[in-house]
Amino acid sequence: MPAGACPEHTAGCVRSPWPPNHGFASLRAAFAILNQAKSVLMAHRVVRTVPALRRTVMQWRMAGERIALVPTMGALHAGHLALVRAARRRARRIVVSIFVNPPQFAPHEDFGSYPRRLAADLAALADFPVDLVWAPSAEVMYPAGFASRIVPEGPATAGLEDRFRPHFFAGVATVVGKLLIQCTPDFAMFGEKDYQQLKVVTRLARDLDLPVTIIPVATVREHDGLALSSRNSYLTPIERAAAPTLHRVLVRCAGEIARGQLLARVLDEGGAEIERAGFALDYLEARHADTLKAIAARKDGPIRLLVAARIGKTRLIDNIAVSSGKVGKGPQRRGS
Ligand code: PAJ
Repeated sequence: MPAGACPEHTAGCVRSPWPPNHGFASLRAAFAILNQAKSVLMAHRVVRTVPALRRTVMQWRMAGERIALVPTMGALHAGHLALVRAARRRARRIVVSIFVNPPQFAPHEDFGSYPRRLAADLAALADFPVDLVWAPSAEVMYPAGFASRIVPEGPATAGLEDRFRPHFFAGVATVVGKLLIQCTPDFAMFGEKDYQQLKVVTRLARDLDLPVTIIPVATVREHDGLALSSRNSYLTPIERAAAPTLHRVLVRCAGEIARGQLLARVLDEGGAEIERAGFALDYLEARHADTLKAIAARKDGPIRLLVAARIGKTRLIDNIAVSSGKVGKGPQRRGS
C-alpha cells in the first residue's frame, strides 16, 4: 500500500497529516489543503459493493426519501454537474455512479485511454449535495460467469449512432438496466447531449416497467457552442478551434428548416460546411424528436437535428431541436 494510503476506505482515499506540518505559507497551499480535505470527505461516501449500496439505499427508502441517480463514466465536467443540479431539484438523496463501462466500447475504441480521474471527480462533487458515489469495479459489475445482456430495439436501431457503433446500445442498456436495479432511484438524469441514448434509456425503463422516471437535461455548452464532453480533452488546439462548427451548423440548419426551407437541401449544405471545417461526417440528419424515425419535411416533426463527425482521433456528437415556430431561446452555456 502506498505511503499515506488509507486501509479502511477506497483507492481515492489518502490520509493527510493533521494539523498540516507545513503551515499556511501561501493562499495556494491553503486551497490545496482544503481541496484535499474535500476529497477525503467525499471518499467516505464512495461505495464499491452492491450489498453496501443496497444497505444505504434501503435506509433512505425506509425513511421515505426520494432518490435520484446520475449515471456517468466520470471525467466529470459542467454537463455532468448540470445533471446533479437537476437531481437536487427532484430528490432528497443523490447517487452519482462513476463506471467506465467496457461493453459499450468496441475493441478499436478508446476504452483504454478514456479519462479516469476519480480523485478530481470526487473533488468536483464535493461542492454538491451528493450522498453517495457508486463506483464499482468491472469485476463487481460483471462478475465471473456474467452472461446476460439487454439488446434494445426501437430508438436503438434508428440508424444513427448504432450504424457506426453497433455494439454501443446493448452495452449502455445492460449497464443502465443494472444501475437502475442496483440503485432503485425514483428519478434518473440523462443528458440531451446523447440524444439517442436518452431515447433508448427512456424506452428501456418503460418496456421493463422499471419504477423510475427518466429526466432529460439540456446540453451544457462552451461559450463558443461546443457541447461539453469528456472526449473534448482529446482535441488538439487546431481541432478545438474547428469543433464549434458542429453546433454552428446545427443552429443554422434548424433556423432554415424552421423558416420553411427544403430539408434535404439544408442538410446537404450543412454537411458540406462540416466537411470543409476538416471533419469526416458520419451523419447529419433530421429525425422525429420522439421516435427518431426519418422524416422528409418539417410538417412531419417535431424535428431533432443530430450530427456525428470525426476530427483527427476524436469523434464528436451533438444535436438540437428545430423550433416549430420561430427559433427558440439560445443554448444553455457553461455556468449559466
Ligand atoms: P457520460 O458520457 O459520462 O455521460 C453521463 C451523462 O452526462 C449522460 O447522460 C450524458 O448525456 C450527460 N452529458 C454529457 N455531456 C453533457 C453535456 N454537455 N450537457 C448535458 N449533459 C451531458 O453517457 C454515458 O456517460 C454512459 O453511456 C452511461 C449512460 C453512464 C452508461 O455507461
